[in-house]
Amino acid sequence: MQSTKETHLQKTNNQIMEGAHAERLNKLSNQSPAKPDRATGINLFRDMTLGRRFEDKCAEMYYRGKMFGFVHLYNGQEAVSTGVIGAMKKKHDWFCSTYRDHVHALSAGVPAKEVMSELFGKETGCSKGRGGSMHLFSKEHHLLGGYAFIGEGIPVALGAAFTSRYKKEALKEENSDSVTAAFFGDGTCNIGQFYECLNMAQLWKLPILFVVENNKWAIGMAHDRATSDPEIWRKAEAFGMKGEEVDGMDVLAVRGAAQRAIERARAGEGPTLIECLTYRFRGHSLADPDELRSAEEKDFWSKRDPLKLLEKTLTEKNLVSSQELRAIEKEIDQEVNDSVEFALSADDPKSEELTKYIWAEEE
Ligand SMILES: Cc1ncc(C[n+]2csc(CCOP(=O)(O)OP(=O)(O)O)c2C)c(N)n1
Ligand SMILES: [Mg+2]
Repeated sequence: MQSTKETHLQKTNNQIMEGAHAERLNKLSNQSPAKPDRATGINLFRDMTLGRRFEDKCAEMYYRGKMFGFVHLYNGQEAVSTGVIGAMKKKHDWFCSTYRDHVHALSAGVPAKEVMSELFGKETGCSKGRGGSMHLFSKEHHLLGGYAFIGEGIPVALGAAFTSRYKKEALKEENSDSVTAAFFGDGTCNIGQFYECLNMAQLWKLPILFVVENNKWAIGMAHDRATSDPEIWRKAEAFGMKGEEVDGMDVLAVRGAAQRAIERARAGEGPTLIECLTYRFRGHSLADPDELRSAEEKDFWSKRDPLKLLEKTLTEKNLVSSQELRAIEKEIDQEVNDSVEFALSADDPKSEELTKYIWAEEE
């Protein structure tokens, strides 16, 4: 006899996704968002706008044949990068990304022209043109890398967090209070490295933020179809760790959660797992025709565009006018256009130097 109860296996992606993520977002409570002053509000808007406009330009360059390989854009998820990295200390705290890494690099302060050059494979790129889109790196800006394999950055971030605690407690370097943020996706929470690192981080009370960018999809696999408990932040509990879920389209909510986690980490109280509910506005990569996700779903999320939400908050509070924000957008467009000019006219790496920079002493 056939059971009337549908199993996960029988459901299609769209059946499972109808509503689930949206319902969670509507039920979020106790968010305690950050309260922006004018300067902070403008900085947050500027950073998110840079992320958005930079990525739009990447799409244009890719389709014009200037950029090669896989390119994964971040449109829609800007509030996560800006909310977390903007709450951290630049060139002091540490960051680990994924293949969706351009905007994390920009938020960490890597100049747009260095990121764009890297995407063009030029010598002036932040990884000297040897890395490309998925392997951005900057020693100066404490970006420990983008990684093409999912979950690969999490143990690297754990190592950085261990280093700061070791320097402080074993080597007695009192000023060693840096915090590390590891960014990764919902799909990545189903692999082993995630759990191993949560365990070690909590065991050793490491100063680390595990930032899950739950954008509902792992390429074409719907999140709720692939994981035992779709509420990722709850997985922290199994390790005795603090977990928080947050509206990942609201930069002030993300910033509030990040500030709380950073404070705990710097005080030696250990790690936090922050699950940001968010959405990517484009396909998985620029090679993805994005035909799997329903129009209704895309429409629901585009109405929650993090840039529009922040603009509404800032203007309603009379912290900044719409004209001022339009002027910021113009400046950013100029910066992005300049980055393209810079990248286009930069030199390619010399073929005889293909293996240069493999070893640290060649930096
Ligand atoms: C170890 C490993 N297995 C499989 C892949 C293939 N892969 C590339 S992206 C991806 C989905 C990851 O989804 P998620 O973690 O949600 O990140 P998102 O792309 O949504 O940002 C997979 C499985 C990979 N890159 N690395
Ligand atoms: Mg995902």
